[in-house]
Amino acid sequence: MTQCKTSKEIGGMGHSLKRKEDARFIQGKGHYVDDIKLPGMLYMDIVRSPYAYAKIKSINIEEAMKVPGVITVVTGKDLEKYKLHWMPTLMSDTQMVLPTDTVMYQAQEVCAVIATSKYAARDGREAVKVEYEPMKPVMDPFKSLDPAAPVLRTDKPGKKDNHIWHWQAGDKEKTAQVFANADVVIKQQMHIPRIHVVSIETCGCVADYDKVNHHLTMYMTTQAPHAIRTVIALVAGHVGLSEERIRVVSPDIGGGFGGKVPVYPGYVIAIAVSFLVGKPVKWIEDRSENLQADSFARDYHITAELAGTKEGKILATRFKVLADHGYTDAAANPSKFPLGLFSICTGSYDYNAAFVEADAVYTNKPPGGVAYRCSFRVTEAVQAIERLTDMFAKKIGKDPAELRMQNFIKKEDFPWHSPTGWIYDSGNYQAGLQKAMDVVGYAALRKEQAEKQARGELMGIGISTFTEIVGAGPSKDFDILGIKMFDSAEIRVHPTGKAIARFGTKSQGQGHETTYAQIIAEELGIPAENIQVEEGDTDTAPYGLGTYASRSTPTAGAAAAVASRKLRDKARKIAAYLLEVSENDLEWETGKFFVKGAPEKSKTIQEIVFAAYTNHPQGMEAGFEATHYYDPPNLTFPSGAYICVVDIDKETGAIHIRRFVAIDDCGNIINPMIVQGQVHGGLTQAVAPAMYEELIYDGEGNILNGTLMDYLVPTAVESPKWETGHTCTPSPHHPIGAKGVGESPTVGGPPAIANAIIDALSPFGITHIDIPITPYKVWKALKEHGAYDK
Ligand code: MCN
Ligand code: CUN
Repeated sequence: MTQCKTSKEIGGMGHSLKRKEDARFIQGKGHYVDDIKLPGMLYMDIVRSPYAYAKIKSINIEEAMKVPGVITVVTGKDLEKYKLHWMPTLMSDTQMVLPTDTVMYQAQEVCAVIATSKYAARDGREAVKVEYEPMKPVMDPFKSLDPAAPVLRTDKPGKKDNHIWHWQAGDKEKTAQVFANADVVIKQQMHIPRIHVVSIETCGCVADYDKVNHHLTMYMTTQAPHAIRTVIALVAGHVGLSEERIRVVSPDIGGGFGGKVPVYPGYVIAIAVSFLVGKPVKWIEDRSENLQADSFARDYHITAELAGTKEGKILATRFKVLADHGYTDAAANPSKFPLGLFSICTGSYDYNAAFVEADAVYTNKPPGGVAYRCSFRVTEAVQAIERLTDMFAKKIGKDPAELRMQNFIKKEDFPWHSPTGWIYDSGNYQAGLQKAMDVVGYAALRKEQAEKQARGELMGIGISTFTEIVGAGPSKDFDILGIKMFDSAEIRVHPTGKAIARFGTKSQGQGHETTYAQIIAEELGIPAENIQVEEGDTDTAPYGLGTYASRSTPTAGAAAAVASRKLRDKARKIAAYLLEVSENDLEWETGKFFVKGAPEKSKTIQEIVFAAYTNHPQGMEAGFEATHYYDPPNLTFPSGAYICVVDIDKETGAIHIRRFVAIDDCGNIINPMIVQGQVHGGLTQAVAPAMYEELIYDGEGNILNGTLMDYLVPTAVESPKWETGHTCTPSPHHPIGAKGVGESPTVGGPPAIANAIIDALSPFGITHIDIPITPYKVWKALKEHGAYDK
């Protein structure tokens, strides 16, 4: 009998297989959109508005056309002739591709210069003269709703204000009653500022329209190739480019983080130009354009309230949100909930009264609402509930860990119905927090803190015990422009037992080439190294909704498992035929079927697959391939317990993160090393909004920190040594018991840091500082609270 290989030997689930894709990345062989060079390719550069709100009086292209190499300049009026000057956003809002008369935000695309080289295009851009008539922009979302404020979206017939949508969840009356009768009420106004994804690779594309075949190939940095193809078809349908004539190819991506979900005007302009001039057109944003014009997230103003007992029991929460979406709701937020999944804001705690209410408004900021490593607004929700929880503990003088332990939903209470309507699939919050406390040495740290405080030193310990919500669908609740959210896997096994698997998702660095192969390896017994994983080409991959909201594992990962199981069912039939036994007499063991009680009689998956092409049972279809479109029955609810320890220099307000322990629970893990990598990267991105990043606009709509000189991005230097670990509570409804993890660290990280900082400052009576908590804000708060008084 041939010894079967173990799951580890074939690179199955649960093993830290080295990432297959890294061989090319670390050797400089990655293939990014800017690496694409097509014969006759032209380059596009974009003239952008210096004003946040202005009428365009004239666009003079005369000098630009004289620049050697400049072919043409395309304006909104040119696009209007083809009805290509407007496009839908993924939130079913609309957005100008190029303006015909008014610019609505600073850095908005005004016109595009096309040239034979990118340098000529840039020179041409500088030579275009645009005359504007500036108007007073609306920059404050609260004033945007003022009846005196100008109506910004005059393109919308009948629109009389700047309100985009209202949304609410939970029981308003019941919650109000609980609040009215509660011993303790905490109320805090919070702002989660506008930030930027700052992926290493900016956005860009090569639009290649082939006139002869009336066909468009769009190479672009997108996290959702199929969904984007559908959107392009909606726009380019005006020039007869229907979906079968459009191929979207997303090559390697240098970070997406949500910023590469939406369709940006630059893409559509490139398509339009390629269509008009009949040549491929490349557009690659430079760093400043990227930072100033697109990929903006957050900007939530939250009034957060918590009601509880003197003993520390949380009874109810209430959240009122004002979301500043800028010029348009670009909110890559494919769900029927305009507020995304913010209503997970009741957190990990057991109480049954909550009410969430939100309004979104237009302002003259660039399009907002992009989902930045957030699971559609979960970062905002978790910041609110975890800050509130800490404030509550402080108010009643209880240790925040103890208070959390007291309020956690118990592991036996899952599936748990949240007061805002979610059904949490599974969790064990006590175990996670206990583990984090053990690893960090919680009791000893509190002792040290007390000693330090007695000496006037500032040390803080912050906890965040968050519940994430990832894996959109189910299709009944989630869609993009009506397209239901499932995800797909197609597995094709070649006669020699090697496979190619294609997915509707698209990795931007998450390691899908490795982890999907591991799932299939585990389920089918084909070594992961023999499974080629492909994503990102709409001509070959099955339709899928893409990678964001940590949905790839919950949806496409599940599809991979189910498709593998379909193949295993076929394999069983073939094995029974080959071994001349009944299917019921066969047993599966990694990579082979054997006869029960006679293990020497077996057929390996490779032998079975070969037979599928050469010697299969009569009446059975030849070949060995399966496709599955997986529509999840529910979302998955990963969780985590994070503890952060900070030391603060009282004189300067400088914050030093001394320790950070992150215990994540994403159910069964496919690749522990990749999960750890996700958490490391995500935690560094959690330091960013907690302590550094915030895009600031002045009253005229000018961005004040629109370059990386001013917009601070944390690097390895600012990152502590991350101490990671996990607990495992499998998802009961997911085929392999996995939950997503990609966004957990950015969701759970910021409040742990904020809570640690506030904890350090609490001896002075400081109860809250909005993120990013900078040394200046710390110093100012200390000063205001008399810390420097003699
Ligand atoms: N994984 C695992 N076991 C689990 C869960 C996940 O081994 N139980 C692995 C997965 O197989 C996958 C990775 O961890 O290789 C992330 O999986 P998942 O949580 O399903 O998230 P997605 O693949 O859908 O990735 C999306 C998520 C999001 S929404 C953002 S934003 C983000 C992130 O991932 N952007 C990233 N991580 C990123 N990492 C990199 N390098 N670059 C980005 O742009
Ligand atoms: Cu919330 S950002 Mo990710 O969903 O691409």
